[in-house]
Amino acid sequence: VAKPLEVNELADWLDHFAGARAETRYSIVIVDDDQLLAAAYAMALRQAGMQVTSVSDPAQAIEVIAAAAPDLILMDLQMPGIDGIELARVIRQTRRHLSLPILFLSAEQDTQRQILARRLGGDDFIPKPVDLDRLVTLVRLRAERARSLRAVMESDSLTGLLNHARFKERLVLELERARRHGHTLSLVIFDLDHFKSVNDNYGHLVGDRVIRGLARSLQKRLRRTDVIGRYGGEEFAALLIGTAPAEAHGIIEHLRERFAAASFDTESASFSVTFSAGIAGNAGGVEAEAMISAADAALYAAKRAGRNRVMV
Ligand code: GH3
Ligand code: MG
Ligand code: MG
Ligand code: MG
Repeated sequence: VAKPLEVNELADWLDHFAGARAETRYSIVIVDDDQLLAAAYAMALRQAGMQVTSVSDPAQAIEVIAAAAPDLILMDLQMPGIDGIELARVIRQTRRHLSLPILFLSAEQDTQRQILARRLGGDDFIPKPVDLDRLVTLVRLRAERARSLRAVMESDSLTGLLNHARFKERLVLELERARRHGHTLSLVIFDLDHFKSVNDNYGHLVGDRVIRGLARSLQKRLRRTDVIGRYGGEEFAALLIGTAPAEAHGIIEHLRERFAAASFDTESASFSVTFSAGIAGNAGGVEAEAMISAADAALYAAKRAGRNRVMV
């Protein structure tokens, strides 16, 4: 009864990832004991629009990398005191750095060592002396690929939205940013109404289509800068940046009406589905957990009040 993923749905997915990619500049960490060379690489990369952090002391590299959360590391293979290969191995021991591209800068001629470096986590070699145009092109290509890979890994496979864990990470980050800049945020938690009966009546695959349908309306109706996640099975969460709860209420209420008015078609039936939503703001500098509880409580109140409604 259910249709397979349609071409336009696939296109939406790709757009979504492209959007995630375009959102921020690539962040690059350069690890090179030669500060003059590092400055030359940094200037070329900055001119190409990238954000660059340089470390000349390899002993500080791990700390700097953890703080910068870069898209890519550019590392000299020959440094005093520590071997670039060894450093790459240590970087790779952190789970979130498993897919972080590491490009080695090297005058190394020894193919055995090049093979070893690749095996231990190097993704590419850039021969010294470095051609700066080639460097910029390669860095951009690798960073771009790494970012799309990460976007796929961190997203929910049914909807392409952020998964629960990544959404929570973003929530913590955005709360901190909002506190620093003094702007407002609204957290919205959505839950489809009587969704069990959708599955019971039309089957699980049709249920999945409804879940994708709500995901797409959220993507379409909310702003590109808003953060949207699949919070659980038939639950979603959205973080509306710079939007106070009263305003968020209007936006989500409009979305609720449109969604409730849409119909889902199977070969034998046509039906509609509604959702309930709860909203909480960040007034008083609340922590993520408290904000989630408040939005959950509002959602629960919306359910108790009869569903198909939005409450703050
Ligand atoms: P209400 O929230 O209005 O109280 O009722 P409900 O029927 O939606 O209640 P509940 O949250 O208990 O049920 C959620 C259902 O969603 C149960 C589960 O089978 C279904 N569900 C969860 N994840 C998925 C999914 O990925 N695909 C499909 N098709 N169904 C799912
Ligand atoms: Mg060196
Ligand atoms: Mg539920
Ligand atoms: Mg439900």
